[in-house]
Amino acid sequence: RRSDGFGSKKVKMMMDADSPYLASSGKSRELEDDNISYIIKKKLCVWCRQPSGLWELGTIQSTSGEEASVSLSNGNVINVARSEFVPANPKIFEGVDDLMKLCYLNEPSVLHNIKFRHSQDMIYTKAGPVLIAVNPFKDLQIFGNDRISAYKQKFTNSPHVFAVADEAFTEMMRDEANQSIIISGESGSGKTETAKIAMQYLAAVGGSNRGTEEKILQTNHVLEAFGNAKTSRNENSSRFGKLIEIHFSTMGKIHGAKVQTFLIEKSRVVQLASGERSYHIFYQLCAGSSFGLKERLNLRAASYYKYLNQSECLMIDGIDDAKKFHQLMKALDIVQICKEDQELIFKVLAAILWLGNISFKVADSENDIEVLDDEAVTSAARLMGCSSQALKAALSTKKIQPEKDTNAKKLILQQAIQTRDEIAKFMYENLFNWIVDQINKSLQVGKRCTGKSINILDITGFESFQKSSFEQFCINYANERLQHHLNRHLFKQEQEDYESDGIEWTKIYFKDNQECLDLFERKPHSLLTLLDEESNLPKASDLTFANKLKQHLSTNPYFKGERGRAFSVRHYEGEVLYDTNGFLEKNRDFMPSDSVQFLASCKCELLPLFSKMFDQSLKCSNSFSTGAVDSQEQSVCKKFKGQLFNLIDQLECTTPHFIRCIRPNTKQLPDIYDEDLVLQQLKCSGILEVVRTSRAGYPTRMTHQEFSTRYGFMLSEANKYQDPLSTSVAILQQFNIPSEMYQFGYTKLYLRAGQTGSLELKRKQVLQGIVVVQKYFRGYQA
Ligand code: AD9
Ligand code: MG
Repeated sequence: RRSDGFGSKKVKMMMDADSPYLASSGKSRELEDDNISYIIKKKLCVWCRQPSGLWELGTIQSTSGEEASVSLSNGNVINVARSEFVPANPKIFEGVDDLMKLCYLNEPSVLHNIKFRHSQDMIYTKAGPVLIAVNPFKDLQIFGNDRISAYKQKFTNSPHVFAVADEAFTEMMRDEANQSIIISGESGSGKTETAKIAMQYLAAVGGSNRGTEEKILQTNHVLEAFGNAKTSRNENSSRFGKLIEIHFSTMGKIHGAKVQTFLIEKSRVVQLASGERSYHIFYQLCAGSSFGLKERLNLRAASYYKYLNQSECLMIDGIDDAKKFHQLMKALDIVQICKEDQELIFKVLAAILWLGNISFKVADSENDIEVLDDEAVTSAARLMGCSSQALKAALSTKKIQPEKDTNAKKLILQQAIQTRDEIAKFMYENLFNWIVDQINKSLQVGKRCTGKSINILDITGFESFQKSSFEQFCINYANERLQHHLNRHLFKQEQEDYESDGIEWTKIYFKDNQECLDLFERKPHSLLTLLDEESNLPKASDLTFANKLKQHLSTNPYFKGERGRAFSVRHYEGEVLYDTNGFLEKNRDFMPSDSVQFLASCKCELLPLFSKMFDQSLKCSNSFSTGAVDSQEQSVCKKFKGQLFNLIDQLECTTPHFIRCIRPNTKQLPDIYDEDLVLQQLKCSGILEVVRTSRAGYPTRMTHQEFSTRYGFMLSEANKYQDPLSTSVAILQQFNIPSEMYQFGYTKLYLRAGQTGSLELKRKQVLQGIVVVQKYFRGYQA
């Protein structure tokens, strides 16, 4: 395609010199064998795989045939098969801050490096383009203002969330392009804390004294109070996903922000697993509200409410809910939710708690129930702004024709309980969304802002319980989608780019999760389509749904039918057993229209607003309903899939920065490092392959035009050319970039890591020189 011959230029890759363990190509295998022979000959240190699967360090004593005798560090001498040991890195590599720097890149060496750093409280390690963050479960003094300024002034670039945030900021300013910081990791690994640390840095760098940055930071308090809860995995688990866009002016000052949230887990409001809690806000309100507020809400202790006491877990060790409530009140003030609105929020919360205490009496026959006329009914009705009579009717009857206020049918006990819980969940979900709307109004990006944004993504992490439910199904599906996005950027796209641009490249194998995603999404028969299909059939049950899955998906290697209503999915993070109990009902997310009408008639201002929000969302959605009276909202999984696709589309338009959080132990305690647990997370996330790809690859790439425009002005007169390609060659030559550090593709120039650093420095110096000269001349003219 090119006449100058550059397109076909073959540059020997550094790969083989760099590490014999890089790629799974035949060439590297030979090198690997060579290297093992070398290691045996020199009697060097090796990692030996133990029968337990763990690795132990030892030194080769002697070899015979396919076996080696290895002296372990504990003094034992064992015989190990050649396939069961790999070379250990020389001591000088102990604790390197980037896995790319390791001499031997193998599983035990990576594990050991991260373990060593963890023991020294160095929780961050680079894995090529990804920052690994190991949750310390203790406060480290590495997040202060002194650290922020060190990164801001580029005195350090040791691995840190600040370094990632700084890189995103710098690239946003340099390339005038939107950026994203994508944080992944399983539940309890530290994503939310990491997101806050990144926000703290951006607030400090882009602060403009207009208070917007403080508002942005305070949104975390509000969102966590209403959207986080104690689970068995994490005492502050986010039960919703969030994307925070921070908008900057062209001068790099924060102009505003926007919060997008995904799928708040509303079942938690009415139902709790043993040892878990509902949303923090309920306990905070009960513990911390003033005497006056308590009186107005007729509020009792948390232990009084069924929605809270059912799991026998009301407190979190070391957490003072009352203190948290006072912090929340301050945060609500800062995000400009006025006192009147705050009072309304608390009213809705108290109403939900009292709703949960409402009970029913079965009269003479099962079909005839009555709502117990007690304090719960009167309190809930008063807080909601309706008569006790109206509330009782809403909970115990169903109108046959809701538009005409006529005949009503009595509900049976189970339906009445369900209606009560549906109303409570509806109120909470809408309250959460309404608060997010208020926050967004207060953080609004000015219309005249023409700058760019940095997006920070923190979704609920992968979860697997003994029997996982619909909530885990959605959460794990979202994590699967996100992992696909990561794979696309870190492997697939990268390798495809090299190939299509004519770059010499040895393909690296990576664990693609496309097939598991297909199991969820691929029509006509996927987990999601079958769930929607079954949710639409009036006679279907969770069992018929499970059977349908088994009927259509049993041949899929990522699916396994289990006994009864259960099935398993092989996720990238591991196999998860799902119990379909409740799937259809949760997916239909049915809110009877007479309940909506009832809330519309209440006097507590937020409730009619919620009904309106609901009606509007109904109008917007492409409902698959038949237009029946109780029109069905778009199913939860369909809506969620739509949100995820939009999210990925939005992320695709940004330059991504990846942080992978690791949970070092399940006890949520400091200084405990469970090797198995860490290894499993490293394997799932494909960290080793990421490092391999990056080490063999060219992370910086620019079109010839971009490269020549950015650096061409620094060329001496004699070296100036008209066409971008020749200009690019001249730049590389003039600034002595070694030829093994780059390759020319058909459209782009590919550079190895760290090569633009020296060019950027030079560019800065030249530009500063130009400014000085201009100032001198301006002074001279004056
Ligand atoms: V979930 O998917 O929302 O259930 P996350 O978000 O991954 O989960 P989170 O950030 O909430 O985990 O971290 C869990 C706990 O680990 C926190 O409550 C802290 O106690 C602890 N943690 C996490 N990161 C840090 C840190 N950088 N420094 C100190 C930390 N403690
Ligand atoms: Mg979280």
